[in-house]
Amino acid sequence: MSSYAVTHQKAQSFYPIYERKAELQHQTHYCPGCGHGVVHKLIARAIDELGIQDRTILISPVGCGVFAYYYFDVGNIQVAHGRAPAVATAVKRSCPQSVVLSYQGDGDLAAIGCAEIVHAANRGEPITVIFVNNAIYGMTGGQMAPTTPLGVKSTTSPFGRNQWNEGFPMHVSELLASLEAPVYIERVALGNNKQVMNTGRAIRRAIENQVRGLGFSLVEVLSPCPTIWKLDPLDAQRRVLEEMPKTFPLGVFRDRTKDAPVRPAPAAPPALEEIPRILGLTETGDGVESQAKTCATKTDARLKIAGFGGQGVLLLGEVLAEAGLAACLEVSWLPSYGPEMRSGTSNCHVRLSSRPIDSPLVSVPNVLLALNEPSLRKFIGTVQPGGWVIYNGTALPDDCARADVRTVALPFTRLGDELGAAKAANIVMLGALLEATAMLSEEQVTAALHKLVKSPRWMEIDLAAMARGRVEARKEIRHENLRSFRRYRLLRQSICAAARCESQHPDACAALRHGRVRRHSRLLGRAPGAALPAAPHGALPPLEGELRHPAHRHRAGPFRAVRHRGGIDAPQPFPLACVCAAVGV
Ligand SMILES: Cc1ncc(C[n+]2csc(CCOP(=O)(O)OP(=O)(O)O)c2C)c(N)n1
Ligand code: SF4
Repeated sequence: MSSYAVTHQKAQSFYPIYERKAELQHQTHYCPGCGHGVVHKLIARAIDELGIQDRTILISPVGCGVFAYYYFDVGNIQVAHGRAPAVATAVKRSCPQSVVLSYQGDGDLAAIGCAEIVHAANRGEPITVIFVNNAIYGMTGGQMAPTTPLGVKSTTSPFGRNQWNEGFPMHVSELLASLEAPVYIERVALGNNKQVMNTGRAIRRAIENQVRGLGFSLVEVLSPCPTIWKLDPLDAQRRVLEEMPKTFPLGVFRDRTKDAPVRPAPAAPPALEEIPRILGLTETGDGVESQAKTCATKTDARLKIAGFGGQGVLLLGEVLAEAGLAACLEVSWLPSYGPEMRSGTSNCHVRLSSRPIDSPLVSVPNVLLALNEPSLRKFIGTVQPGGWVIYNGTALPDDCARADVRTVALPFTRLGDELGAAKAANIVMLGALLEATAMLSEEQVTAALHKLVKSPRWMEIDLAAMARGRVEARKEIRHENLRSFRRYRLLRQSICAAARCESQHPDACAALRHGRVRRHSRLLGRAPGAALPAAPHGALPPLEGELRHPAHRHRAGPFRAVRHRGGIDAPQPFPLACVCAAVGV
């Protein structure tokens, strides 16, 4: 046996076993006689010969070649249908020393990925494209491909491809060769052993071009698909040899490998550890924290501002974002666009946070600034329970009211008008927002206004508008608190009565005196100690919970009262068991 020498063995750049195929670890997932396996072998051999296994990154497509990463022991990325040249571009640009191979079928490259390949070629990206043209969609069962020859039947051209209906087969190599940038384009085939050898040479050359630092190279391989063609492997190979070249002549369509200049190397990327500094971030402990860390307060304001175009919705958002920057918060300001902005509506999302912001989108705002009723109606349901709704109107329409959010409803447009500019309604509203939430200081907001409002006249109006908004909101909040307190007292009386509390006087309630229930408007809307479910849009949930009174322990039991927007109705007959506003006693 010593006289025998190994002249041919499995390429190093293939895995020794194909682990994902539990029962068939020695073979591929391709059909017998398929060209993909042959092309894989030729690529693997070229990688071995060029000694580039460690720096090769193979981009596999969607199509029968999707599982190329089963076999190649190189860097692998499997990408969305048609996007291989785009991903290859990104990989090559970010890792210029890598050798990037874009592996694609004709559906992937010439149909859904037509734009990607044309632009990658036109930019002369220094990648290598292996284009396996079997003139049909193999993986999905035989739909017509852009490269299906005239007269050939497929599931989507059952009468044969017709130039008048489906157009002519697309000549990808010729098309790309009409561009200026590509360095090397050749069409080869797998019709017989000689052609296979020639294909191996072309593939090696296309990869070598990249190793040499030249530009875009593509090898189109005419390849059999016996399964979909419904031919046995030999007849399928014969078709590749005899029929396909009639439509797709073999040959070299571009060869500038001798005179193409070596592409200048892209500037070296910064070292990884430099990136936080470049981005102005400081790295600490287990994560990167922003400079907002230096802010003393913990802020997470998620605002949705909405109204008609021309009401200053976007400016209001900008002022808040600018003031947020002055408060050294993380900020984002995202105006809506597209269909949302049709019909004259306008809205923007603003985030002010003492933590880095993950997304500028605000889908669950904790502050809604609604400058008109359609906007209120559209977004009221999205406001986080406990959040604020500031509305441009004397009161929220009944079917918009929510018991679980805090509200300031003021006629901001009229208030602006009284100052001589109805258009200042947005800044009056800004004043109300500051008064209600204290989310930013007046100095920060004034500084932001100075930055964004160029006209001295408008600056004067805006400062007055902000002050007016503050004053009116203060009054409104006081009234609202008073109203709430009155409703609350009514509730307490009802409870004491139902509990047959001897004192019959709310203030005598021990639980209240012990401070377990505080006089606060927010209590209206929740039974002390019991969380209420979020109010469904436009409806108030019943007030209910498990309540006990210190003086009536034995009567502890469930509690339920019906509320309406005016306050608490005369309580429904309570269960005989005790009900009372006490917590955890
Ligand atoms: C976005 C998207 N559109 C469509 C598909 C369905 N699809 C999967 S493979 C394929 C065509 C594959 O044909 P080809 O690129 O010629 O490769 P082959 O299977 O013949 O090797 C299509 C249309 C998909 N997976 N994703
Ligand atoms: S369907 Fe065609 S392209 Fe796909 S594996 Fe089978 S023979 Fe190959």
